[in-house]
Amino acid sequence: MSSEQALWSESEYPKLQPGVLRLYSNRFCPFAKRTRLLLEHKNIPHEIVNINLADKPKWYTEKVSCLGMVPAIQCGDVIIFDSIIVNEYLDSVFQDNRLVPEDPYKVAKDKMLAEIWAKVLRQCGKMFTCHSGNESEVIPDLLAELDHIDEELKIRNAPFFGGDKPMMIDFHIWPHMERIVHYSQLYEECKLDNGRFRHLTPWIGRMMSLPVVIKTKTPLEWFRLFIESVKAGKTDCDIGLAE
Ligand SMILES: N[C@@H](CCC(=O)N[C@@H](CS)C(=O)NCC(=O)O)C(=O)O
Repeated sequence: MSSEQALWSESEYPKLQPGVLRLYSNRFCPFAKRTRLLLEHKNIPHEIVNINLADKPKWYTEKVSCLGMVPAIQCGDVIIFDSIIVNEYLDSVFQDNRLVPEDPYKVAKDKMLAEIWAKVLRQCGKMFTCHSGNESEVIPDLLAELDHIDEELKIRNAPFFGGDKPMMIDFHIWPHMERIVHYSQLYEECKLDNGRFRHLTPWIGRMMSLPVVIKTKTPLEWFRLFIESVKAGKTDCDIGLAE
C-alpha cells in the first residue's frame, strides 16, 4: 500500500511522532492543496496523511476536526483546521519567507479579493456537483466571475496578486484555478481565452512554472478520472497511485 493512499473508516489512527508536523489532506482537495503549497514553498518539514472523505475514519472527526474536513494540521497537542486559518498560523510560526504581507492595507485588500474569489469557488462547487451535461449551464457564470479576478490583477498591475512574487493570496487562489484550467481542457466552452482574460492567463503561466506548483500538480487525466468516479457515486481519491 502506498503511504499516500487515503485512510478510510477501517484505518487505524497513525501514531504521531514527537515533533513531526502532520498535514491531513486529500490528493484531490483544492483547499488542502493551499496548505501543501505553503508547506513546500516555505520548506517546512511535514508528513501527509490522506483522508478518504467519502468514507472517513471515525477518529478523524473525534480527534482531529469535528467538521470532518481537510486540511487540518497536528503537531503534538496543537490541532488546527481550515486552510486559511492553518496557512496564516504556519506563516506566522515559520517566519522565514513570509507570505502574508506586512502592510495592513495589503492584508485587507487580499482579504477582499478572497471574498471575490469565494464567488468563483461557488461556481466551481456547482461544476463539481453537477451531473454530466449540465456543466455548460454553469460555465458562463464561472467565466463571468473570473472576469472580476482578471480585472483585479489588471488593477494590481503586477505579475502576481501578491506583487512581484507569489504571496499567500496567489497560493489561496491557485488550487481552484488549476481545476478551472483542467475544466478549460475538458470543456470547449470553458476555454480561457487570452483575449478575454488578458491578465489572468499570463498569471496562470507564471504560477505553472513555480517549482511548488509543478511538484503538487494534479495531472489532467487523474482529475478527469476522479471527476468520473465522483459522478458515478464511487469517489476514488487514490487515482494515480501505484497499487
Ligand atoms: N473552509 C474549508 C473548506 C475545506 C473543504 O471544503 N474540504 C473538503 C474537501 S475539498 C472536505 O473536507 N469535505 C469533507 C466533508 O465536507 O465532509 C477550508 O478552507 O479548509
